[in-house]
Amino acid sequence: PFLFRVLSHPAFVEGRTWTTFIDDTPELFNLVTSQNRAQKLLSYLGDLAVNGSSIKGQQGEPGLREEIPIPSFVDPKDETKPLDTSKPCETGWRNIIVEKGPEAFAKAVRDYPGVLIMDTTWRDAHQSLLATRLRTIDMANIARETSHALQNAYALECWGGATFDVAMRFLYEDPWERLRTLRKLVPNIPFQALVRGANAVGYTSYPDNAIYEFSKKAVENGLDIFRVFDSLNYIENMRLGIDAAKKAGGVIEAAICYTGDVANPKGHGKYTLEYYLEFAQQLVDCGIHVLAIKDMAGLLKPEAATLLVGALRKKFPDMPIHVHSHDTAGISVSSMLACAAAGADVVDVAIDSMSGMTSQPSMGAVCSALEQTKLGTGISYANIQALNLYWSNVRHLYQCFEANVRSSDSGVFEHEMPGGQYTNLMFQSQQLGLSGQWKAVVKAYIEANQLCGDIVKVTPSSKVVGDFAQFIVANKLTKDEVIERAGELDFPSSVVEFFQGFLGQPVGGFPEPLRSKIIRDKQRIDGRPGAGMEPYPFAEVREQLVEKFGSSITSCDVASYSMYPKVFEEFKEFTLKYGDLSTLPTRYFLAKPPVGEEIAVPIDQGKTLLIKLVAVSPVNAVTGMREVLFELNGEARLVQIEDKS
Ligand code: 3PY
Ligand code: ZN
Repeated sequence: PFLFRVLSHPAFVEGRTWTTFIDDTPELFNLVTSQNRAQKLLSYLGDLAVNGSSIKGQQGEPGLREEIPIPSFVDPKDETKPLDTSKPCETGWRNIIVEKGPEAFAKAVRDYPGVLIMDTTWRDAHQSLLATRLRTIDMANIARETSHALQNAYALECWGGATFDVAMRFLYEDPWERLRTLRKLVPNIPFQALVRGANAVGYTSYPDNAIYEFSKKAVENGLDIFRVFDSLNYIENMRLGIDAAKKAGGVIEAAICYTGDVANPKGHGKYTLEYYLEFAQQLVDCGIHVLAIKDMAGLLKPEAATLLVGALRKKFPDMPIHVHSHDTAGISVSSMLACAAAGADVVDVAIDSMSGMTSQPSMGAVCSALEQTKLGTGISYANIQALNLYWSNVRHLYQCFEANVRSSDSGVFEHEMPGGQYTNLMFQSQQLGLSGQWKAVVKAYIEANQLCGDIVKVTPSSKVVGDFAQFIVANKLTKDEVIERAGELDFPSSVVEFFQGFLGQPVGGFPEPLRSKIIRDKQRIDGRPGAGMEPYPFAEVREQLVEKFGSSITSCDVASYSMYPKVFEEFKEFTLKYGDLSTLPTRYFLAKPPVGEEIAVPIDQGKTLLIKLVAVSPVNAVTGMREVLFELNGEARLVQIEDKS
């Protein structure tokens, strides 16, 4: 067909085939690119039709297409009638950051008479409920509407945490592209990312220059606010993360990770009100713009919230306070109201149909309740309802990633598992054949935490405790046996590395002699882990990547590779084979399209591919291949697919 198009092109027909023919007729080569793209897309859809999805659901089933009926999906435009969708809204809190900088933004937030919300739907809500699998397309499809509906929001949390690696690992998307895409559609509301301090968006420590480069790139690609935390509340790691955000020019929101119960200090020796006030002082001394309380497990009850926020408010009258929680026990709506009453400036919520349980409290509930006080959020109930209809449809699309959790669990006050880990650990335990032993895993998690010295548990320290717990259950050990046999047991590598000091120093130090018995003659780090690391060789790595993947490699790619080398390479190899799938609607990304149904896939500007699956041939006994027949923009196309069954 390409030759035919060349031969029938008017320039060719008219004999204008001089040497600039190629330069003068770029449309032919765009055509080659889009035909390549179409061919790759057909290979992906053909593979899906023959072999099912390779993306694992939360329950671990390999082929989703048989189990998952394609959910009906209502066009969001029908669902969001009250909202203007023609263009993004231009009014919002981001204008202050852009025009006057982070300090002016922080002051304006502090001066606001009501309480502001941050919407976590695009990050923590799906990380906690849907195994982080939300695709960019499903955020982009509601982004303009959101820019209007939530124009008075403090921020949208849309980046960081686990979304960075999951985007590449399971969704075959570039996380940087997500940031750019959403930024274009939402120019007015600040974007926030969760960053794990010296661990950035990874699970371990990295060289300092990798953290600086990552933060710089994040701002260049559209990020405004860094919520920096450290999984052990280790101040040296925090200083590094804070400084990287500062040098990048972002708003620095430094988080205290909350654990224990300040209203019941007897039960939780180390994590007292005094401890948090002292840690907050150290953070404030670093020159931060906003102070956050990050209650990653949902342990903050209303009385404790009143005590903690009240004391911080008194100690730091000019510092905006932002509170984050999870609703695992079902208490977080009431806790957020208590925080607001005690002087918090911002609280985190998720759109109703993506809220509750291990996610954040419901936006509709919190905003409606605050509306009846002097602390209104400036977000209209009608707008929340409009967005909510869209999200209830979207959640339906991702049902294969839902954890098998149906109710609240106040047991969290004892086991203290972070919202994002709770469902994940349940899933991992099932994969390890420990599914009937969830209760045992929970008990072991509590013991593992004690063995680690009662640490703050949040990514990546929560992974250490989770791995330790599974090890205890799988080897049928008691806590005392672990202590007795620590010198000979073959502990998971994350546990050994934690005790070596690769995540930093826990509050109150490591328990001895357990530490020495576990790490034996391995390296021992007693300060900030990144401090002793060689700088990351960005220029050299870039050259290697260009050699392997071609000149399209960008500095963002190198930043991704610096934290996730293997994941990045697999992602690149996948896209070389199947192309960019980011505009393929989710129901066809996850599940085989029904025969005869037309799929519209927008590709380059203004161009759309119309694809129909026509038939799949029986398997060829000699070659093991099947032929999959499609219709592509009305023309028949055949792809050969290996049957992997
Ligand atoms: C993350 O680090 O991904 C978290 O969500 C921690 O709460
Ligand atoms: Zn969270």
